[in-house]
Amino acid sequence: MVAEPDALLKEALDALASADDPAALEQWRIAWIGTRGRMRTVMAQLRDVPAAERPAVGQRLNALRERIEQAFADRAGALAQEGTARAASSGRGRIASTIDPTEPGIPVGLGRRHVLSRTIDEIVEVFGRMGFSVAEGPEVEDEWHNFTALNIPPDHPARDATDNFYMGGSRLLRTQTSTVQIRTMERMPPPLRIIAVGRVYRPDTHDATHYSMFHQVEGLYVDRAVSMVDLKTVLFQFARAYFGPDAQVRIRPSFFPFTEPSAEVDMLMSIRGTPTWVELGGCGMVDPNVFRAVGIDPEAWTGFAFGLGIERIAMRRYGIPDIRLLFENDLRFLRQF
Ligand code: 2U9
Repeated sequence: MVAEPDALLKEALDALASADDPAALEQWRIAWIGTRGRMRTVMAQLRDVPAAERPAVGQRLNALRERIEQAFADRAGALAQEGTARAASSGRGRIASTIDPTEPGIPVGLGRRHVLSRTIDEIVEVFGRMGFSVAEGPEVEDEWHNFTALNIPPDHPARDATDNFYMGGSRLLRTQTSTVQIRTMERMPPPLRIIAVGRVYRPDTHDATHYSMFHQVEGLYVDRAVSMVDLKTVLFQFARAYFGPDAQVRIRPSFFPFTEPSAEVDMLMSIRGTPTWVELGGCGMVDPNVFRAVGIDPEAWTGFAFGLGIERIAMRRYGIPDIRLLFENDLRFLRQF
């Protein structure tokens, strides 16, 4: 005969009532409703009940099992609540499985923008206020856009295999972002007021001031009767906006194939309290040959262009002594900005 349900229920509930911690509760669960527990044995006995009585006995046993399982769920809930309340008042949880809502959370590690990205954002913002929009172009270029259209002759040393990352055919990684201005002038008629910002590549040996990849910002202003005065004004406004009201700009005669006349750009800034002239790039009036290469009439249009090294700007502004720090991703360095 099958065990007496009422007696079984009483025995199970008495044992459950004395289980007053999670370990005892788990032992009870295994003993009574686990896969090899008492209830499994009792249910298995149903096989031996004569077929005629089986539905009725089955119903009673199912009801018994449901009562016992419900009692377990109630007891587990009550113990968990007790544990949480205890943990809240004592500051530590006695029951491992409960959550202590008073524990301070684990801080979420928030990242931040890289100092170079922030410098680029600020530069774009300053030139944006002067009416320049950002133009974009590919980093893998061809010799036409990187050299020929920029008035760099076929035998010019800037084209040497040792000074470029050639990639087969006439493809190479761009050495200056001027390729973007060439592409923009090929597509759009003047007047134009654009900056090109991005990575450029040169096979330099890495040291404190050289890296085989770095960033440039280049500007191009094409309109009627643009002059060197406009150029110097834009550079001066940039220097003041970026380095502060005491910043000054000086230009010194130089030579680039793509500008005529050409000049180096120095900015006066305060370095650890001492006013210092720092060379940040070059500039000039767009060479008529560059205009001809892109189908713009140099008799009708004039323009100025400039190029600045972004790493150099950031290093000067923040006193960063070595360009390699910008690319090593050492968090002790990056977290300072
Ligand atoms: C077009 C025509 C002319 C851009 C220019 C420089 C001078 C220059 C350097 C700055 C520091 C390169 O990153 S660096 O080493 N750049 O000195 N760049 S004029 O002239 C242009 C650009 C586009 C169509």
